[in-house]
Amino acid sequence: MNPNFNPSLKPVENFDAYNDAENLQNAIKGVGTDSKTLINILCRRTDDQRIKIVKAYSQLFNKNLQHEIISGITGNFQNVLFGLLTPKNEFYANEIYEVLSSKSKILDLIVDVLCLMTNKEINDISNAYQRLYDKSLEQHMREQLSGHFENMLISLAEGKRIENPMDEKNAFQVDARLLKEAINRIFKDEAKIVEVFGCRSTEHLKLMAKEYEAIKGVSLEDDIKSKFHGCFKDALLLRLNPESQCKHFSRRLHRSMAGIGTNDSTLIRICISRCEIDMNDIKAEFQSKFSESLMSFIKGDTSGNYKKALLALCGEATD
Ligand SMILES: [Ca+2]
Repeated sequence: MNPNFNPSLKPVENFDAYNDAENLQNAIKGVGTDSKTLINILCRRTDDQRIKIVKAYSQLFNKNLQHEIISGITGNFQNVLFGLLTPKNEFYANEIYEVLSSKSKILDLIVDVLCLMTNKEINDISNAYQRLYDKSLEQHMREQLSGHFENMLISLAEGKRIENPMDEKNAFQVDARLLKEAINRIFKDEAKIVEVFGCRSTEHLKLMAKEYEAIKGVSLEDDIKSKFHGCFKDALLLRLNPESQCKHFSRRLHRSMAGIGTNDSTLIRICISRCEIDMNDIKAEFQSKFSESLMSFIKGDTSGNYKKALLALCGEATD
């Protein structure tokens, strides 16, 4: 856990996996399901604790907890609990597979995963991908995606990013000059841009950005904001400033709910994936940017047990 960030979900004290497993069994065994108990246990335990509950349940009842719970509920409430009971690497592998298999191929999720995770984390997701879909993540991306930006995502998926600063002392100066050329041409040299942003370490990119500003007189961040758009822009900014993630996710959450309808899969994914990392910081960013709380947005766009489950993940106290 990064001490600089404030999660909405923390390990519960006096945790007893067997006790939780028994209470879950009582909640699902009768006629109907005691949803309140499902929420109070599954949405208020960390991933590590849920894994222990699944194990305890299997020892006590010789059954698969995910299967037992999912069969008694429906809709988005089911999607939330299914996500919570799926090991993290498989959760991301499933979500990425859906994007790559869809017609629209909206790449937001893939940008979030590949730009913010370490090579090791990406590698673990790739292994899960291979196991679940009998195909490597990289291979599936190559089959389904084309273009310079997409190539940048593929090189991140290959774990080619250098995580230590580069050996050559002046490499960032060379990159800054090349990038200045590449970005400011009438037809941007996207191949060069994605090579730099797909393979260099964060430290290198930061040194390069300073140099860029010194020689261009405009910050690299401002140039990216004015010259790129959509997922490409998001990806470049996240690689340049991974610490801006809270702002980034607050915008994603806002977009998932603002206006008519709700992008439930984005909403669920961000709540599940950020609650143990930085959800309280995201909530603060959301409030300051949109002058309304994330919780009130969630209340407006969701209902019933689905709503209660998301609010619990985002830190609302037990009712
Ligand atoms: Ca809405």
